[in-house]
Amino acid sequence: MTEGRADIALIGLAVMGQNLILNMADHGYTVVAFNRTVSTVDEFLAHAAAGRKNVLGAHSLDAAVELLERPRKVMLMVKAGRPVDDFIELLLPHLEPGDVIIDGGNSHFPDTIRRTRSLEQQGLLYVGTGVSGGEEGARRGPSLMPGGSPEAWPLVKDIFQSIAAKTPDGEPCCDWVGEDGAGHYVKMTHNGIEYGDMQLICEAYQLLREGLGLSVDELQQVFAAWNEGELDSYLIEITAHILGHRDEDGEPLVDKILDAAGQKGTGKWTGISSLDLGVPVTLIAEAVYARSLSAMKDERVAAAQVLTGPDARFDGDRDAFLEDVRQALYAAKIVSYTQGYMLMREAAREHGWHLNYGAIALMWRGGCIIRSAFLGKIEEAFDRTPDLQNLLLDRYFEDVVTRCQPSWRRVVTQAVQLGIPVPALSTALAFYDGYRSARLPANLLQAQRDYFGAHTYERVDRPRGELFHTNWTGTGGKVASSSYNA
Ligand code: NBP
Repeated sequence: MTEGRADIALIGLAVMGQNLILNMADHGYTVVAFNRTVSTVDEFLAHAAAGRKNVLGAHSLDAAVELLERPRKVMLMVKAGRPVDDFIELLLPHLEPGDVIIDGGNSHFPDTIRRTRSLEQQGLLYVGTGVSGGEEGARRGPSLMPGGSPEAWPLVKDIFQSIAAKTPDGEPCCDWVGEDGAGHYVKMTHNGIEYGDMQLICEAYQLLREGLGLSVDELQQVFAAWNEGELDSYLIEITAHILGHRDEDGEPLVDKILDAAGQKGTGKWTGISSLDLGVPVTLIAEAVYARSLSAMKDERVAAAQVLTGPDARFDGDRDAFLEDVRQALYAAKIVSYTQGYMLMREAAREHGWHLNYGAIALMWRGGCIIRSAFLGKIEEAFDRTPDLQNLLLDRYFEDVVTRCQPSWRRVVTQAVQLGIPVPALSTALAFYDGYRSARLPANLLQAQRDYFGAHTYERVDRPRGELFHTNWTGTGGKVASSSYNA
């Protein structure tokens, strides 16, 4: 083996790792392949990578590292969690200052912050990158969201941007996201938004199925038509395909799938982070809860025998309702992305990241699950106003929400009357109405907190920061609480 031949080593030859290697090889890079179970290396070289001179196999970490040019770049594509730490430990004796370790798995961002700091202290560089797009994305062009040690970016930029998906204008869906855990944070937010987009589509489907009584074939046509307009996106497109898919007996397969949703945790992480940071990311949280409620299948079936509701059939103007649902979906989607961007902005403030919000929209524009024409509009909004405080305040989104608002309100009202649950559509509207309210009932809430816990309050007729406490009952004291939190 000749030393210094390969551009990068990739460890972890499951579905993502193998496809990323083939993608890198297609773009002219020489890649060393390694896996914990070493026999997988030989299988990969004998089959998927057969005949490719620029894919080299290694039977040990030592051998893999020896094949790399300096500074060495080693990418891990293994199960998130402990396996990443284990491989980092195993790699350290073989690396030297200036070398780069890249983690492309779905790692939780606090782990990436910790690993970046630890490796930088040892003179190495670390990249935690979000990779989205599944198997097909990895093979043909994923969305890549790298963060970590900024000095590592020039070293990996060419490989990353070559293998990444491209926007319709030919721009790579990959750019530097920010320091330490920023890349994995943005990937986590992407996944949360994916939960929200999926839930919104499911609510539209349920309204049209139960409310309008559309057949699966009619629904397929509706979603295919929606995909031609402003809702044009991968998730709407696959929804149309799914609705058109028949089981072996010729019946729509979708009707035979159990209505109990699974989840792997990234939506939950987004919700937890939003609670930690105090950002109202209500739509994603509702989407996570909607999956939890769906998973209580047996309980729901039993409750359906006991608990009653209205007749779910809509008897108004059907075409108008169909268009209302489309517009409600678009408006709520805007709120979901608004909330996701609010979250990233607060996380950046908390962690000292310098995020490029327009570039994030560009990275999501292609290759990933939430790719859509709509993301081009977000990118344009940040081009217009790089320090845009809130997406809803951009003139394009403000116009759309204003236009869609009557439909959105009709749909939520109608859903409530029909007894069809629309947690994401309705929480988005509640957020919109809250966000545009100069005055909310938190004055009363503050009074309640002060009443029972002496938590103090500020006054509208005095400067911010000046705190007051009232002896509401006449029996309490004048002392305010500084430790009891409610
Ligand atoms: P998996 O998540 O199934 O991981 C399989 C790889 O992890 C194999 O190389 C396996 O080695 C290795 N591994 C395991 Br499992 N436990 C290990 C341990 N204790 N120590 C060392 N290695 C261990 O593969 P994947 O679906 O290709 O995903 C890879 C990463 O990319 C994950 O973090 C995943 O969340 C993320 N991701 C996946 C997708 C997707 O669509 N699948 C999309 C985006 C991101 P072995 O062969 O020896 O068991």
